[in-house]
Amino acid sequence: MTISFFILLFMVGLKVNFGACQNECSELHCGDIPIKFPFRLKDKQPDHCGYPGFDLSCNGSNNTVLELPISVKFNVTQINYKSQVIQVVDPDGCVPRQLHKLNLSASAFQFKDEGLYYTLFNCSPADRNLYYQIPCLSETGHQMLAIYSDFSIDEVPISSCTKLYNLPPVPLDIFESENVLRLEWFKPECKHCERKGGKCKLKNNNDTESETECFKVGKQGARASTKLVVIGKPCMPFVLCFLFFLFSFFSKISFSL
Ligand SMILES: *[C@@H]1O[C@H](CO)[C@@H](O)[C@H](O)[C@H]1NC(C)=O
Ligand SMILES: *[C@@H]1O[C@H](CO)[C@@H](O)[C@H](O)[C@H]1NC(C)=O
Ligand SMILES: *[C@@H]1O[C@H](CO)[C@@H](O)[C@H](O)[C@H]1NC(C)=O
Ligand SMILES: *[C@@H]1O[C@H](CO)[C@@H](O)[C@H](O)[C@H]1NC(C)=O
Ligand SMILES: CC(=O)N[C@H]1CO[C@H](CO)[C@@H](O)[C@@H]1O
Repeated sequence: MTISFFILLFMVGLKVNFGACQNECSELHCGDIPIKFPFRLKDKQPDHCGYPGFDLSCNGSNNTVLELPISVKFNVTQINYKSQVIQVVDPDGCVPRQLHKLNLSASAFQFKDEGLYYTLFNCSPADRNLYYQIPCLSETGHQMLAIYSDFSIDEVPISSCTKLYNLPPVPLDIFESENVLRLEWFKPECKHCERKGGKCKLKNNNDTESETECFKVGKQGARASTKLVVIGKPCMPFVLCFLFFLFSFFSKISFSL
């Protein structure tokens, strides 16, 4: 009688707590990009698994996509959690195409390298290898050039150029390299935690306050004590119920003997 009561209690406890016991914020992968706090996969993990502004999605063919305000999308090629740098490329392989829309001050990120002001010109034809040509924006007969904004167009020895627009301050290597953009973030500050081998998470599951805390993870897999800490709060009723069940089961046996 008593035993079956506790078995029932145990089953109920199991049912109620099973979902909560799986760590819903544990590290995921999209392709070969590890995704953990402050990032989260927005279609697979609840809000509190990530920090506001660090939502990623994992598209059909394992492409990790970062969406920045306002509707600028990049494919993520690398995330370095220890130095807090994320490396992205343009989905169509042309970062300069997105630059005039990009407003990082509304995002959680900034350029890793110092920015300089450039103006975009459409020149026809550009006879010399002047300044920074942007092949991916150029069409036949027209050459797209990014020219350091401190130069006035009169000083630029090219004819038939049309000024298009000023770019926000961007790092030089956008024009020199292969469309790779390196962004860094300062908040939340988890790199010290990462370097110590810990993991970061939001302090409470309440995203009105975005404080983070560092917690230790076991070195070799999940040691029992670590696991209890990780799953601790939501699983506590389950664990207690289980222990109580075991205790009463064995005391029952010893009584009947
Ligand atoms: C995406 O990655 C997962 C795990 O690595 C793999 O099982 C799956 O086949 C991949 N999907 C595609 C479309 O490449
Ligand atoms: C970026 O991801 C999209 C899918 O979200 C994919 O179609 C595209 O080919 C990717 N581009 C690059 C350069 O990886
Ligand atoms: C960028 O976003 C910030 C904050 O949303 C806004 O104040 C600023 O005017 C924007 N800058 C541009 C150039 O749109
Ligand atoms: C989150 O915090 C706010 C203010 O501190 C409080 O009003 C709200 O009830 C909290 N929500 C949860 C789910 O704890
Ligand atoms: C760039 C791209 O294809 N982004 C898509 C990734 O998938 C989400 C939904 O999972 C879409 O909303 C994006 O448009």
